[in-house]
Amino acid sequence: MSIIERYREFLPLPDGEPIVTLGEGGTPLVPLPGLSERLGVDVRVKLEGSNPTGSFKDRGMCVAVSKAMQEGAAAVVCASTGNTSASAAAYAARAGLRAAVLVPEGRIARGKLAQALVHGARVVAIDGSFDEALDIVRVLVDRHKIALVNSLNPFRLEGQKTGAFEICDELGRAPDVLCIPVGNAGNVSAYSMGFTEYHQRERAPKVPRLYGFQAAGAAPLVSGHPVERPETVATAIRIGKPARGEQALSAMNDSGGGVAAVTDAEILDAYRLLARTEGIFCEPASAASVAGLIARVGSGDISPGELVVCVLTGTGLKDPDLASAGSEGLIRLPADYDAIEDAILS
Ligand code: AN7
Repeated sequence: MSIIERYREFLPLPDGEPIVTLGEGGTPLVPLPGLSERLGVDVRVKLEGSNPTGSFKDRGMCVAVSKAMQEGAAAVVCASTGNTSASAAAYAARAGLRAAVLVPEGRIARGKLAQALVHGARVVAIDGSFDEALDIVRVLVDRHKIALVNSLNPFRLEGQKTGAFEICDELGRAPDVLCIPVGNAGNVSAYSMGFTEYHQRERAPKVPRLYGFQAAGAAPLVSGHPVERPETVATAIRIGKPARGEQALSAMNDSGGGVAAVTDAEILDAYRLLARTEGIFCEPASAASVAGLIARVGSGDISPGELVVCVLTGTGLKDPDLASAGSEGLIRLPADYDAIEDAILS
């Protein structure tokens, strides 16, 4: 069921107003038996790559673009490391609005760029970082009647909080721990809102400990200061100045969790482990949540038997270049039975 069908009463979308939806939400919560056994905790992953454009952004974009329609915006704009641009482009197309997206040239995964282009957005690649792109679009929306659909837009968080609702509804309780990748820190802020609202509404479930993970080369919330030249294989979270950093940091700390960094090597190890041993193909930024979980269990922050949900924020198909670069090469053969049998059985 989509977030609109299931949770509309908890969203700022009054009856009678237009809704722009692609059926987002209702994503699978999948147990990881192999990793659970190895770590001694009960691990589930929330497959946000199953959303219509392949990432969690769709939950927030549904609400943000519906609001932009209601407010009579002619266009939407965002700065993006990729997924926001893909989602904004799709929802704008659906709404009949123009979309413009600013991305850092050469630093966005190929699938995401293809999505923005195919949905007909005006795509501008700048010789600069995501953080510079965001500074520019903030000025643009001050000067023009264009809606900003980055997670600075509070309606994005309203939509994304439904991820937390789904987890609690499915488990019948809140998990003990939530592990989540952090870039601009919008999503962890949204989950915090969602768990808190759910707790207030249903009383019983508590708010989980929220652990956010940044890539070591792009970890401003861990170091306590902006990172001028963020660098990581997980391009989605290559962000040096998180727009919702302070809010998210208090939410994580207040929950009894916190923020930590994971190296690119740890991210890629988790990415491969998920693909090869659990059958789950997520993008590298998403694997940061599982890399972080492994490290937190190692450090004793997560105890045996606890119920942990890792949010896998986007599908692996977003980044085909990285996926094929890290895999074993193709075996090329003529259409000859014996040679093929040998290659398969050897
Ligand atoms: C797969 O698309 O910032 O902490 O411009 O694509 O809410 O920023 C993407 C972020 C995690 C981090 N996982 O979420 C963008 C963008 C994936 C992402 C994040 C992103 P936030």
